[in-house]
Amino acid sequence: MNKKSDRFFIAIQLSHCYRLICNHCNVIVLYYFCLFTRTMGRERHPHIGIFGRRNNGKSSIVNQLAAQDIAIVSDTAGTTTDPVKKSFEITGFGPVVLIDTAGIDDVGELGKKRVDKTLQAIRLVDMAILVTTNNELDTFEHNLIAAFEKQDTPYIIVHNKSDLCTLQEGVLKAYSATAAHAVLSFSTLNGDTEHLIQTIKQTIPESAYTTPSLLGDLIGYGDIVLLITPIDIEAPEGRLILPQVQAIRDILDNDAICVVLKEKEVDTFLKKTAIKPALAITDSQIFLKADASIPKDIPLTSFSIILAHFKGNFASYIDGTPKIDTLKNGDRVLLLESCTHHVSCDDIGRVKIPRWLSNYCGKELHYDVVSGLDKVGRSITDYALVIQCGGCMITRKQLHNRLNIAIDAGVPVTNYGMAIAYVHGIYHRAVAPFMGNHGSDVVDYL
Ligand SMILES: Nc1nc2c(ncn2[C@@H]2O[C@H](COP(=O)(O)OP(=O)(O)OP(=O)(O)O)[C@@H](O)[C@H]2O)c(=O)[nH]1
Ligand SMILES: [Mg+2]
Repeated sequence: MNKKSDRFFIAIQLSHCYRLICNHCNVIVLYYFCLFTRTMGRERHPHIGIFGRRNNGKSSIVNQLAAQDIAIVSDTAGTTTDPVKKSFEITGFGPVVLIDTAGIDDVGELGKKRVDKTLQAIRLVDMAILVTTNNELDTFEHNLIAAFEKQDTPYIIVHNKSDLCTLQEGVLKAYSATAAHAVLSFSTLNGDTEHLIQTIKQTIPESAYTTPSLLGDLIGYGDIVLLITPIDIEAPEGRLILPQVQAIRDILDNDAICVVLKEKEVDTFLKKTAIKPALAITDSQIFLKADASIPKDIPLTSFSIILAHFKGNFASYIDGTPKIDTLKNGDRVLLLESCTHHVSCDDIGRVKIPRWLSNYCGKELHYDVVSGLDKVGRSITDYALVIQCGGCMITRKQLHNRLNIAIDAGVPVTNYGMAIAYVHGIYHRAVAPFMGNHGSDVVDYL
């Protein structure tokens, strides 16, 4: 892609853009010369889960790490009933989301439901802390460890209340034999919190707190990137949606120029300015209009596909998207949405994608939409295709854990933007900017 390092050239472009603002007030031009420290949304902060039996001191450890009383602590077993998310900064580590959970040994009808929720929470975390006391290493601990390992979740074991009962050498060896990354003897009354923080730091995967660039491998210094954002009934009042904001920030972080405009202004912008953007990114819902307006020699993709590449399982999406052609009458399609947004009458997941997909296939298909991180009601093998949204509201780990259930079961997966591009006949163009690493794969499908 076009990489211009000449600041003089940039300055000319800039003055051109400023003229544009005056001439055309619908266009916002943003330029940014310096590198800023990236800020991360809560969804991108590392998620750490605290698990273990009731009354082991899980919530006390949350408070210890937060250096403040943010979780309820009591000597009544079963104080924490649902997984509770706490966002805070661990001194010497940075911002985290800590998920405090109900005890894994809870009993009764309600207790079983709580245990279920606790086990589900493992899918949400980048790292787990297993809290034990009294040298216990039994079925509860083994089941938790098995669940961590199944989800590929790194974990440490904290033997809490060591002020009351010291960790025995034999038990320490047995804990260590479980291949846990570290076993700590700890007490919230007099424990070495700094050592605990250091252990967390060493255990949590780097990918949980580093922020790779959304567009870094696509754009460079001084590139002009066009963002096409419809302001329609689905647009939130008075603001842009998260993927658009993230794209703007990423373009600025890459010292590139960001032009934000609505689809109606694209033709005017290109005609009036004669600027040839290095990349155009559109909302997937207006792919056809963008495809018609943006000259073919300008790479065009969508916000959803950028997120699919950044956060999703892009290789699996590339494999799965063409399976749209194999859908049959009566097949069931699952749409996974990461957020619980207000549903409009022309909702993308509930109305538009089903309409476009059914029209394209000419088949009678059944659709289920599951929002947030809710459990999928049916067996995943009931589905012929899973379509995942960009996932801007969840972490990469959460998205992968969710999607892996389908991938492991051999159910094809795709992404909102890629499915939309496919059924509109512009798939090849839409994924082309990312095909450097997946090159030959896509051609076979088209
Ligand atoms: N002696 C001692 N008491 C502790 C320690 N950590 C926690 N406690 C006490 O243990 C009791 C339970 O602590 P919590 O933090 O509520 O335990 P929990 O695991 O969150 O319990 P549930 O929410 O019921 O599952 C409280 O009375 C705490 O004050 C410790 O290291 N030493
Ligand atoms: Mg608790």
